[in-house]
Amino acid sequence: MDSSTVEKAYASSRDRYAEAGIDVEAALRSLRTISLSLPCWQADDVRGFERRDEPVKTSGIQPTGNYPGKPRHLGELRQDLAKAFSLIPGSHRLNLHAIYGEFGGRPVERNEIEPGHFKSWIAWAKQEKLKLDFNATCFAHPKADSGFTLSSRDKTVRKYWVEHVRCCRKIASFFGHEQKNPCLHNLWIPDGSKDAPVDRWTHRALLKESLDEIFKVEYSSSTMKDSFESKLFGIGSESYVVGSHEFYLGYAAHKRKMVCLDLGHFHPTESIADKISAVLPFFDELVLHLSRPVRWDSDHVVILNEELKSVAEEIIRGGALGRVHLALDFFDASMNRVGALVLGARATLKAFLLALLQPLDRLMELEVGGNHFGRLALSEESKDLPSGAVWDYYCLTADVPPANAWIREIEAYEKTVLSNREAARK
Ligand code: RNT
Ligand code: ZN
Repeated sequence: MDSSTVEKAYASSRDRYAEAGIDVEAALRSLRTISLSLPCWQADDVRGFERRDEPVKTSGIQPTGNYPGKPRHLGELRQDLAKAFSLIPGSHRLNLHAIYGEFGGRPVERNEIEPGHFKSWIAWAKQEKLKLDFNATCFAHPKADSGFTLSSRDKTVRKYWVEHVRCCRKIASFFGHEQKNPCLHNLWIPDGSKDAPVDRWTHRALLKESLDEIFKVEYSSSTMKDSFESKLFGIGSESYVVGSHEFYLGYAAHKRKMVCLDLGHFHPTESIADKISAVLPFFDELVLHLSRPVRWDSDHVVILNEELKSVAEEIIRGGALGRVHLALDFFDASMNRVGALVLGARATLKAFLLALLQPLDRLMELEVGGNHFGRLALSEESKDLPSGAVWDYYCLTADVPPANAWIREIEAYEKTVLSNREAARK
């Protein structure tokens, strides 16, 4: 599609929206402020760059698939990420895990990682005009094989993970300082058990103790901010998860930290969108892990589905864009990984665009006036407004391919870059 076609379609859709009382340009201004944190781990199936000889259990993280073209080293990972970012409109963030440091091919213990191992990420992020977020990696490690980390009954195991998380918060604060923008540090641990435990109490008490130990070190919120990610169940923790939603909600409220709600970490009938207005009256900010659970916490690539649209609506309707940190969380090894990243990010931005293009004032009037039919009818009718033309125009102004032109770019990248990696591997 050439640019004049996009512009023409945009002009007529803008008029159509204006008739419905919607200011498209104001919507685009808001959309431009949205920054998504993209999961570096989608690019390589949560593998990272640690060198470890012994095989380890994945502890709750289970990528499936074996699509060719996976990056073989840091340089290729960055090449893939840069490609992905070049096809996503707007300015965004990269979410790193602790296993993605530059370890020089040598084994480095997780309780010994330092800002120095991540210096080159800072330089790269600056060059790419990205901000960084960070995560402790408390899984895929022999000391997580028992199924417990920060809440282990074994004191040496607990100590190891306390030290690891301390290292990670220090690295996050270093990132924040360097990028002059707070780095989010999110903590998810796999702790739990497959079968029902007799004692649910001790591990939770131990987790609290470990966290208290970790948070003896304080950082300014201008450099880093902490969040805790709960879960209902996982592989190997079907019957009991130590860091449940209630546990972290309580802990975060008590410590003035954030919770992270992952779309795949609740009962499938629960709406995460509904939780936003329930949590935010008590917290300044909130982190969301935008994921797509298919029947369970399967971490499928995010698409523009009803749940994603509802999440975006809730945030926009509550005027909460500035208080909700949007991180994508998925890993699918069964398809072109770079394409998957772009697809998830574009779907998320589209969900926000749709939410911004709703006739919110009119819908509110109808609701307050008790006109339930009018509210439902207008909300149905607004689904037909020509948002696609607005999206294409937005991409054009952000200098990324509109409509489906980006798919061809991914295909070309696969042919010229990813498939050569396979040839070189053989
Ligand atoms: C696991 C959590 C966690 C991870 C990433 C890799 O269930 O969702 O956020 O997906 O940290
Ligand atoms: Zn998550």
